Amino acid sequence: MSRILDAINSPDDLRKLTLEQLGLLAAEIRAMILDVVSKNGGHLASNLGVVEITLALHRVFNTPFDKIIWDVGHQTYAHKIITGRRDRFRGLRQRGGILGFPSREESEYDICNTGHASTALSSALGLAIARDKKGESHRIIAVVGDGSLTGGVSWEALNQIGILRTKLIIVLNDNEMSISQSVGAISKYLGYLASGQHYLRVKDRAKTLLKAIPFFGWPIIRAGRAVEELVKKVFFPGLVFEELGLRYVGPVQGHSLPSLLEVFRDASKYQDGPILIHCVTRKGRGYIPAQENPEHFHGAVPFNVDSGEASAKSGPPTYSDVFGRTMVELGKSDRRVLAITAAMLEGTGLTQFAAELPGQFFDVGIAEQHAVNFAAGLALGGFKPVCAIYSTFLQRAYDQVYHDVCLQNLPVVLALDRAGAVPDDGPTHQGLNDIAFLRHMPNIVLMAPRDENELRHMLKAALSYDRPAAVRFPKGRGHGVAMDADFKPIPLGQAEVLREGDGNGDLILAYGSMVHPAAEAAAGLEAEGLKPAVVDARFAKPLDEETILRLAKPGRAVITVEEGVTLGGFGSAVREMLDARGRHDIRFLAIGLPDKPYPVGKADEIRRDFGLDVPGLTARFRDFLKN
Ligand SMILES: Cc1ncc(C[n+]2csc(CCOP(=O)(O)OP(=O)(O)O)c2C)c(N)n1
Repeated sequence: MSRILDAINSPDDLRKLTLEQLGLLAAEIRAMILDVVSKNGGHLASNLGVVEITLALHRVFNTPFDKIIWDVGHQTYAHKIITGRRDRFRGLRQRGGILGFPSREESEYDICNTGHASTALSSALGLAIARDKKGESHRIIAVVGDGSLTGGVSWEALNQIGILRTKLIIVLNDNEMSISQSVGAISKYLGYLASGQHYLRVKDRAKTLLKAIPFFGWPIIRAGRAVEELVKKVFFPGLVFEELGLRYVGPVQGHSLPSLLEVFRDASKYQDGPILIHCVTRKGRGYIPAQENPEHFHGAVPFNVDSGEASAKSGPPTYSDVFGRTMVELGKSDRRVLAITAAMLEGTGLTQFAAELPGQFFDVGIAEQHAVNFAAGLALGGFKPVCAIYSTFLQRAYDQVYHDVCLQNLPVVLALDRAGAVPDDGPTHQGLNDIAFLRHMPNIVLMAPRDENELRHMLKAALSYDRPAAVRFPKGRGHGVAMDADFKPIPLGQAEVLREGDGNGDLILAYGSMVHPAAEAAAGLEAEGLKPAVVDARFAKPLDEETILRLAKPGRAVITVEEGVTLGGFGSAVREMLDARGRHDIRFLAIGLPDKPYPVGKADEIRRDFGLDVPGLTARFRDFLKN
């Protein structure tokens, strides 16, 4: 059967459709998104919730002349499908395929490359001011979710938007969800607006006020609907957005195409500064399992469409699971241990902790800077906070780690999930920089476990050092190693020698996720007569200088291996230490990742590309050790 979608090659084609056809198209797009995401994985619930908003925006506005900026960008599947990428959509998040986030390299309809939250309002304002300065006339629309609106950067932008008062359209996509339920006072306020309660309350207050005006009060009230309109216009100064200098419109039913088309048309003609349209939508709309469990279907792994069950095979526990379970143990045995997440409850593995120890758990919303600063305050107050943040998102909180935690030498533990190569999400989600940007911080301890069992011990150890500590670990399943029931102490800064080698002074020093592959590669070279010592460094800071200096002999080779950028990373630390100790005669090779944006792919593909898999390491070790 022919689909309307097959004739949609650009938004121009949307503009020819009847309203009824537009509704059918929405259903076809939902079916396509469901089909592809069930096979490739991806951000299902957010995308199903934003189909009508996407169609209505592209229908009303003259894209790409008018510019739509999507916050985070994880909800751009419908946008991609109708902007010339329908046929490539099957390759969503696949190697050589299209990205799950906006990409300027992919399309002129994608205005910014994004993946981190809360940036759309700032980018949109910058583009709007640039437009004004150049005397151009296009419209700029920022689409931001209620979760992303909790991010501080959004409010920094609103602060300036309300003063500069240039023409800018903000579409607030309010589904009451971040990945989990949206949290905090801002979300509560949006819920209050969406429910219409504010309107009733203001109406009552207005009646009282009008009654107090002699002669005019009563007749106006008797005028019924007219007065409601008047009240609506005159007595809404209490709305936060209006007071910030934006025109507020809403709440609008975000799945009603007629309502959206009408309100967007009005907005397109609005000349008097910034306007915010509050659309209320349902995450997962149109697919019952996602509607019922939007958190689970936020970032879905491949699943069976009929049952909603994940198709993934079972295997060893993920690092996030081990982290979460260990946190429950640590939290129960010491009530000063607190867990903090920045809107990543499920992703960081803290669901069980939140359920079993609710008094020790905080979800601060998409607010990594605040999370770290808040943790610093808790530590000042005598608690032992553990901030669970993905490596890439900790980049937001660089200054808080430095200024609020490290300079004051506070015992805050940073649990950095998704450190290293991250599958499927593309360049914005790679966890490559944390070693480099944390290494130079005063007082901090940097650790990385070689497997899930060592992660357990490291978490306990990190809490015992009584100073700032970061533990980095990769996305995905562990190695299936045996898990110790008890906690083993890890003396601060002590590496573990896995193999002494033949004592000739060649040394392979691997960090975290690279320890097992490096050890395997080294073992494979024994038959060729190459027997370097192999060490699990465990710490990038402080380094186990004694062990390194003992094993690395003058004139011989030292090879470091890490799953992070080598510039300023673990290898740099070792190199600097050797230099500082006068070991200039060492032959040195740092293996790691380059400082460039990576194409989308599986983590294994990325590792293979950069020679971090066993064959790649074997070849590079052989080369370096032989020459
Ligand atoms: C700085 C940052 N922190 C965390 C995330 C992970 N993340 C991706 S989408 C999302 C929720 C966004 O919620 P909302 O803006 O309401 O969009 P929705 O998915 O509900 O449509 C989060 C927390 C991120 N992308 N960036």
